[in-house]
Amino acid sequence: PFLQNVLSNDQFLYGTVDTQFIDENPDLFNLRPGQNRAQKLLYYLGHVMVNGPTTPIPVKVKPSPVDPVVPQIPLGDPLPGFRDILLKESPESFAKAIRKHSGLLLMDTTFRDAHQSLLATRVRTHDLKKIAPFVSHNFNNLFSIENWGGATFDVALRFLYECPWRRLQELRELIPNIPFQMLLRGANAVGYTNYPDNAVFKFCEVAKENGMDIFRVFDSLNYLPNMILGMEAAGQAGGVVEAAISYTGDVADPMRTKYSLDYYIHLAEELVKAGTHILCIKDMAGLLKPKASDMLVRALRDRFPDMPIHIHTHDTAGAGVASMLACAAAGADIVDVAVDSMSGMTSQPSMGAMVACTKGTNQDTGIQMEKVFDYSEYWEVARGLYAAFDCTATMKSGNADVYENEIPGGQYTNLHFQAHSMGLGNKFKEVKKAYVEANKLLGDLIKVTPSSKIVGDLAQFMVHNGLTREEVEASADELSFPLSVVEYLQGFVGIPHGGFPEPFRSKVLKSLPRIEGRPGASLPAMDFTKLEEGLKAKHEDDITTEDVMSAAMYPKVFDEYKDFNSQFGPVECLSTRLFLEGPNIAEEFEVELERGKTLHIKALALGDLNKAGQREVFFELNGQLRSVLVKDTE
Ligand code: 3PY
Ligand code: ZN
Repeated sequence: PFLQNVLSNDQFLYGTVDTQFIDENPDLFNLRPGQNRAQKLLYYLGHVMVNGPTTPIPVKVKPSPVDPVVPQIPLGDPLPGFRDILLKESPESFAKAIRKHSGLLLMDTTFRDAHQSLLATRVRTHDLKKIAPFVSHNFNNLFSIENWGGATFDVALRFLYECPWRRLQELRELIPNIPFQMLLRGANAVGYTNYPDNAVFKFCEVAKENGMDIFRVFDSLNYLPNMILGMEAAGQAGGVVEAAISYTGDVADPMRTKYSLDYYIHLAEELVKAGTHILCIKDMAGLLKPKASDMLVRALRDRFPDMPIHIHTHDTAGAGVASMLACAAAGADIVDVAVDSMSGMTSQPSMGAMVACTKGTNQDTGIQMEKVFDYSEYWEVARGLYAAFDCTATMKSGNADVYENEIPGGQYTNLHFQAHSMGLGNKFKEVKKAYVEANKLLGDLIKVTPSSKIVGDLAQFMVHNGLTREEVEASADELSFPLSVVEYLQGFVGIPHGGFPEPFRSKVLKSLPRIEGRPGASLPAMDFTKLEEGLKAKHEDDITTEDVMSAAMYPKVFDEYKDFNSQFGPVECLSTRLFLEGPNIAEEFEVELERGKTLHIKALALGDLNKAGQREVFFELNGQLRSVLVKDTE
């Protein structure tokens, strides 16, 4: 029901009020129900115009004023793709078709890992949707599009104020023919810590129902019980299970004995035994050099002739294309790439380079270069909208020092940003050095979310306190370590290959409890009914199963997202520039709330600061004058 409130009160809107007005008209300040979506969006725009972006901005760079142009697509339905096989048949026959395919297959990470690595995961559904039909029509022979999971779930809710589930639903509608792939952090699902088993199972079930096809499942310690839990959850949901072995070290270096070829082959055997449909090597830091690629993939190919092999890497050092070519030559079926303008450095190797380098060979991808150019052009311009989050603001090149520090792509970018924002030129070098030492302290771990964060936290702790590895070791029983480090040593994340480091662990933990075995096994099941009832009591809108799963993953972030939306409306409908900084005065623009429902808005003027520290912002909305009163917090 539409209720009167201050924002529809003439006396208030024209500013002819004093503070008594609030006491005399308490009803008008009950802002929650009744505000329509258009008015809420005007309030949002006014808020951004007065106070700046609502999402934290790492560098003060304005979004590019140029919107990307979507290349033309042919009329009619897109050509069939691998998803058509999946829909008609089972994950098993899908895997067989992949294995039988001649030529190299590509997974495109542009919609997930590429922007997670380069743009702080900030790419919005708005910009993904625009290019989605073009991808569907021109890249129907992709193995898959990675567009979900990893950090995208968290960031969508926390910083973009949009629903990750709706992103999945909308993209699914626009791309019916290409399989969608997500990154599932095993027992950590899309979070940073182990969830109760039933939460992981339910999460996969709902993801599958919303259109997810392939689940890349990993565990940050390659801890088999955690991986198997994730694989079972994905499999039971009816998804394609892609078990991913996280790669570290260098199998071609005889000095690196902890993560040897035998270690990886043994793990692969266990994953094949556990029923994976596809086997993945997940080289999250980009450490897999061409020689190691050849050794590892050849060994896996020989051992598992019928198993599709999928390789993921990052181009941090600059050797990504060389390594992926070596993997393809050694018998990998699928490698990961990002479109050219979203590739390189801490992102994936370039799609265009892989397509060009395999053209006319046995590994020909069948993808047309002209289409790659068009696709890349879109992202080159779209990327400008995210200039405030772009790692190239401070990072100018790849760096082969990753072979030393083994920092995963996304984290490499984050740590670089953080070090630079401290304003000290050589801070990053110090952090990277400390990262190496922290890794040694913890017993040489596989480093990927969340174990990478644990190593990173310890590294930052060492830098802040000016401590060396020897000093940390010597006084481990006196230092107050970051919580993530303590919890890791307690066993909350799982058990690392080779066990926990002693006597370091005992010195840190003293009498703190330790978890034996798989952490999720001792967590009580999540009560979804109770969770749903709680959400219904807190939030005025309908609560869907998807909402319940968002809250299961991130309870506090979900509440904040709902509160934000009830105050500011569906901000995901705004273009990225408007979302980040609002319109210029006199700018006219359209906002499509839903198909067939478009708002025509013109920004008219920004009022002076009033006695209450507010500014009135004037708009024309579908030809009518509207205004909103915004507290100026600057
Ligand atoms: C994630 O967990 O988000 C990753 O991308 C790990 O590589
Ligand atoms: Zn990655």
